[in-house]
Amino acid sequence: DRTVRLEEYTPFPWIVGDVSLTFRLHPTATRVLSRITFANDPAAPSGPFFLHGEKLNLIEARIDGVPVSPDITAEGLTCDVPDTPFVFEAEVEIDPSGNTALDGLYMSGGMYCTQCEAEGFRKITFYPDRPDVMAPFNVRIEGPEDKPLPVMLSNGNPGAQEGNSAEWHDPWPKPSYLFALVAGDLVAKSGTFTTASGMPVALNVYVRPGDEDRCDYALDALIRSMRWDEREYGREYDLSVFSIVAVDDFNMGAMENKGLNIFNSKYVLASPDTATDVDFEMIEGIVAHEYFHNWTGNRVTCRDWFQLCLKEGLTVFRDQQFSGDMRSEPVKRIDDVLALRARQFREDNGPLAHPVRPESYIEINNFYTATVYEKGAEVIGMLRRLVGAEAYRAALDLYFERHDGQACTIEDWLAVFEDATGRDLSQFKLWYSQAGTPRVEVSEDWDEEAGRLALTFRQHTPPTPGQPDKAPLVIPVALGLLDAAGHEIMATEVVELTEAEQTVEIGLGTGGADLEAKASRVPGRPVPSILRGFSAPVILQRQTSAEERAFLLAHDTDPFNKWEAGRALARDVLVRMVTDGAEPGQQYLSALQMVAKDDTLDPAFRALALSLPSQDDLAQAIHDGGATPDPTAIWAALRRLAEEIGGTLEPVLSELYDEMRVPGPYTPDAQSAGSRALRGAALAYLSRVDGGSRAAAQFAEAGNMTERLGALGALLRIGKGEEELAAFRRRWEGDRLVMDKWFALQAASASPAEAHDVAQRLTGDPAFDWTNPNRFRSVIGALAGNPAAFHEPEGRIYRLVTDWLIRLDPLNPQTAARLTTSFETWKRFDADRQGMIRENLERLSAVEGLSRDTSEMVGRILA
Ligand code: B3K
Ligand code: ZN
Repeated sequence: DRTVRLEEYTPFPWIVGDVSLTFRLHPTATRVLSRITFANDPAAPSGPFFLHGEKLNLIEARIDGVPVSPDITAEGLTCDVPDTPFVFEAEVEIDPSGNTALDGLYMSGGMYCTQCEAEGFRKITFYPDRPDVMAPFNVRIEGPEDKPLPVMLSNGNPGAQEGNSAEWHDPWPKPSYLFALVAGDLVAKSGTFTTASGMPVALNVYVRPGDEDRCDYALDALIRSMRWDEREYGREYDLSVFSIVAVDDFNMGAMENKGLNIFNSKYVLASPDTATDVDFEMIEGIVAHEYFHNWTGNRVTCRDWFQLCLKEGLTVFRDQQFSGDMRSEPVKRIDDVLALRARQFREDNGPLAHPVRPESYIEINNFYTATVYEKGAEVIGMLRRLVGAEAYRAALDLYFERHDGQACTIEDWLAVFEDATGRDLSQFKLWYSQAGTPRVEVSEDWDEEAGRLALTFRQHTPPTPGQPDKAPLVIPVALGLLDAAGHEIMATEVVELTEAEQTVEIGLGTGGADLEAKASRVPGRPVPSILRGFSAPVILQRQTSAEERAFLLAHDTDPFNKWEAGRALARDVLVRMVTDGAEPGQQYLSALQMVAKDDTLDPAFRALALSLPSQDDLAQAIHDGGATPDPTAIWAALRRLAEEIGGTLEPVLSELYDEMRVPGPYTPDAQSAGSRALRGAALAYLSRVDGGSRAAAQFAEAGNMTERLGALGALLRIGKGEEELAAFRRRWEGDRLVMDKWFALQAASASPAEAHDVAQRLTGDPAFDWTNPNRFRSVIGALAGNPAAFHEPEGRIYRLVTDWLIRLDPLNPQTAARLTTSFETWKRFDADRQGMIRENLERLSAVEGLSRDTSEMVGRILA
């Protein structure tokens, strides 16, 4: 049993003094020489001397200069050591070019690079590879003799750089998961930054020659992030250099290695011609996220991997705040909630549900989840809402002051808030240990005579794997009140739910109620706006009429709830279309038209208001309503509604399409991106009724990737665009990131009837380099993420996805395991589909030698 448990944590019995590493680089036989000082930790219980190490060929080991013969297993090394401080030295040989798992030291396009979080360092050398062991590192890199490498980087500040070698010194004690090394034929786009206390920092974005003209935006985002962290959190950078390196083969988005962030090239490289508005926004957010880890993650790190949300939830929250400041805060909030519902609510409602701080795992890489990251960020947001912005900042100051240089726990984090605010957070702490999305049911009682509105809240969290019973949570509910004419009569107030059932009374100038509206009397019942700004990650259950939703869509002063009202209207309409064959209905269409036309509203907001719930949202909604969702019927209803919107709103949409054209050269700023988003939404609907004429013209004239790809997508969704696809390919064949879009767009827009052919064609394409994670995700991930295609009635895509997972798993377990989550909602569907999925999952789970990563995931999904 390889299960690791939180309750079994024990500290490492030694203190690591410092670490010196020498790398003699060679594509298939790199030598790593280590020299590590160890001294007994008097505060830790004693235990055997065990160093992690996997797939290492030990050449020699020495203790205090004397050769030793340690016991070596597949997981590491044990050996007898003196009671007094000692020096451990080892020389190992590793094979970077054979490392297809992209974990440890590996090669990507001829360049050496590393990925160590969570447990990759043990594939580089023998070491206590755990986050609570922190030490300063000295690194020397020697290039291959026959082929000197122009750039050789590691963490920290540069030391001697001569001939074919480079030395780096990182003075900040760090855990091994933050180690990084990069060497290759790279070029830098450089800049400088001067910290608030006057320290100059050299900034570099390293890319392959030829990509230098696509780095400006990432560099600019980095500078803005550094400034923002100084201003908002008082956090300054702490080394003389900060580098970002773009790598083509990467399992996730990016990695916050100390002073040397390594990125998936998808999240660095951008030019107007090759990247969309969404790409620019992602780059900004991810650059910020990784930079912010320098304090929340690196200077203060995690004691063990159960505490992952300590750095991830907090850093996501910080990058969300940053993006909200750089762009539109309400639009960013809506985007974040959309992502939370799409990924985290989905996870929380299925077999993979786990707490923000999990209590056990088999493979830690399987726990870099939406729950740890995005729900983890929501928990921080609630905490800030409960204590207020000022107390939040004071608590963060205390956190950095108290814990700089330490490996911490959620208990440490909460203690800082308790000490800074005097608040008892014991009930709040349940957010970290209780899985599942709470349902909050609200009922209203309006007493006309007394002028009082009583809102009764009932919270309950459904059972999740291993957690049958749930306790009530602390839920901050932001509330406002509108009068019947649509004026706000009570500005946002936050009430704290702590009980399973709780009533809040709002008085209209009557006194003595829990909350008071500012109007003394209103003719008729006031309308509450509940859970403003999505003040807690819960599912609000409220019986409301379509009239009231339309009223809130028209009048709510809270942009999130305004959008939410429209979204709920659309969802109700679509659910009725799917389950009762109802028609779209005029009410929704006129409400939508009103929002689309309202030019007092931000175009980016209007674009979001025009977007429809996803296929997956609808499947979940239908399932929650006690019915079995039919993916093909959902797909058809969405298409039908889009046609209806295109037809009914044609005059308004066509006006918007012309009006939202952004003149002049492309800039990625939020305002122009918002106009393009609204114009793109209009185009998608209009294409349903104009035969694609506008989209074809836009494709032909487009001066940037956002408009080109938007037009192509609109054409594909109406079954056209064949010539455009071919033209796109001819133009971008040599560009890997753009070709990923070419693949992904086709996979993501395939209809149920086309799915099989599209899948065959894309997977048979000579450009389908499936060993590259980006390309694999662009095809297999995009097919599995398109419910209409994934659930095509004959089950052929289930089979195809499974076949590819079986093929990928032995090469790259992390990416394979990640994609098994495509199946996590399988229990929602009909018996036929469930049967077909089960067959495939069982086939996958029976594969001999299946990775620990994938077998843990399949096991949990099937359980
Ligand atoms: N900390 C890394 C994620 C590492 C994933 C390991 N499987 C990126 C991030 O969250 O910033
Ligand atoms: Zn992170």
